[in-house]
Amino acid sequence: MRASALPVLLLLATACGERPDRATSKPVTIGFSQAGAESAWRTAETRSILDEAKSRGMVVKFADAQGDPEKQQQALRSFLLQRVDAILLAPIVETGFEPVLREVRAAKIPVVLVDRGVRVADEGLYATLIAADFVAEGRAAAAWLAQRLGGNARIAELQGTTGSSPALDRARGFAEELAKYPGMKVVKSQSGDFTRARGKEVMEAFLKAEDPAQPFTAVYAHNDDMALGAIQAIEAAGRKPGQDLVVVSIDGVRGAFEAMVRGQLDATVECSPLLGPLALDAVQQILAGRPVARRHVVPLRVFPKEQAAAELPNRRY
Ligand code: GZL
Repeated sequence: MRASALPVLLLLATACGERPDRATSKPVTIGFSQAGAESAWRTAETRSILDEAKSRGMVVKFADAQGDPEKQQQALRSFLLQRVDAILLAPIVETGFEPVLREVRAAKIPVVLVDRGVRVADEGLYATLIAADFVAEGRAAAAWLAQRLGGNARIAELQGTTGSSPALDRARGFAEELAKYPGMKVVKSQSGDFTRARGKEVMEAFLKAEDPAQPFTAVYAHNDDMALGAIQAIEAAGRKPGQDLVVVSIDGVRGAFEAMVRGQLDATVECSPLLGPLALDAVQQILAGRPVARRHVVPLRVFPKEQAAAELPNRRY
């Protein structure tokens, strides 16, 4: 088949063949390098992957990097020395992983990226990326806000972890969509590191420095945890979230739906963390020597607060 005949979207990773030294009776052993436990989303992702691995009789060596990229790189080297069969990596930031991923590839251990990407010159350093389209999520948040506020807003933006693919791309998607609306401006933007505590602190500082003649009319938070922290700060400043300021965020965690039912949060863009089945399907495909798609895009859904009460019983994270 001519290369050009290959459907572009199905550019298949050259799966690592069955490693001859892996006895079939031994359970599959996976090294899972998790970014941290910074948000409800993150802990839901960890739970999904660990529960699914257990249900499939897989052994997981779990390493929580607690937000430290150096620790993640050390974890990958440790998995290498332990000769795991495959690695799941949720990279804290996009850069700095090339050297260790080269060492892992040299050892013929396949790597599946979950929920965040890495910036590498050689895309062959990982088998597949299972993550949302963060640019699309940013666009969706901006489009919803523009429609809700009639194309006019003074926006405070709470960004995710600096250098992480969701923070970079959610900022980019939001800005690109906002460019269609001259009346919408991001007047303050700062990282809240995806945590509720930092989201509250940053919003407190924004409100303290706010020009009373030109108050914020909206908050865009790159995740629900920071939005919930910002909502606490807004209330502490005597303002009404969901009324004086429209608040939109991303993730779709249960706490966001509860805040929408209370009228404090206006909308959330769902980004599911329930990646266990997808990630472990990919691992099993690769270990069986079968090809996997280079990219699996986790779909988004926008939930405005009007839908929150009906949707809340359906939430699984
Ligand atoms: C998105 C994920 C982000 C979530 C945050 O895939 O990387 O990290 O949006 C989490 O809640 O901390």
